[in-house]
Amino acid sequence: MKDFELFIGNKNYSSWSFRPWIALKHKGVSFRETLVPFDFDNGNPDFRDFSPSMKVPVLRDGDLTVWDSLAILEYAAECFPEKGLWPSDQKARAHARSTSAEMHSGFFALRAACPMNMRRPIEKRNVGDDVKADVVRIVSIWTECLAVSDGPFLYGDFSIADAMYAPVVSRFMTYGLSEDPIVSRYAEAVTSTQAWQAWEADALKETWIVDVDEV
Ligand SMILES: N[C@@H](CCC(=O)N[C@@H](CS)C(=O)NCC(=O)O)C(=O)O
Repeated sequence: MKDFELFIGNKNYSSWSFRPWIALKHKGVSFRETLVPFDFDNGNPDFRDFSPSMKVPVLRDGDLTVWDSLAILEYAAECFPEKGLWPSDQKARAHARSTSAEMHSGFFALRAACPMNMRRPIEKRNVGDDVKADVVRIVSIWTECLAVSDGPFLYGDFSIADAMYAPVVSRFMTYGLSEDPIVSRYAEAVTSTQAWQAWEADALKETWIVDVDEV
């Protein structure tokens, strides 16, 4: 019996919090949610109470603390193998781990220029070549995955890989980064999930403003 408590940041901005949250919700893993906002210039000192890295997300399971989005998702996949958080096929799973890790450790230009901000009115943003290169690479990952799996999600059923790219879907829409029909179809699949809709509804109600993420 698991007793998951997930600490997250502002739903409007916290892209890393969104990743484990949408995966656990979509897969029906029950957890308590504790939102601790970061609306300070230098983070929130209250993070010290639960986060060894002073960042969110953090998962507590009894006396165990797991920090970092991908570590949380890996732990959840181990605790609930029946939920199919990773694809069941070994080769697809290795591929999904590769695409998830590439997201986790990359796309810095996109992340810096286009922070997740669900409340931002949709408006195309002119971006530099470094961001365009990130967009091209992401579209190529999605195109390849969806061609092999036939969708609607990257590996057929929703998996950790979709959770890792969910905030990217938000950025693509908010900043009008791609007109590729494959992107629109994939975005439609991800944003139609009940989990996405629930997170977004909460995000839109928030009133905290993080200046650095308002571009
Ligand atoms: N690599 C970490 C990144 C976590 C991270 O940067 N979280 C941001 C929120 S999205 C944060 O806690 N920012 C507050 C701060 O840096 O003070 C992960 O994957 O969980």
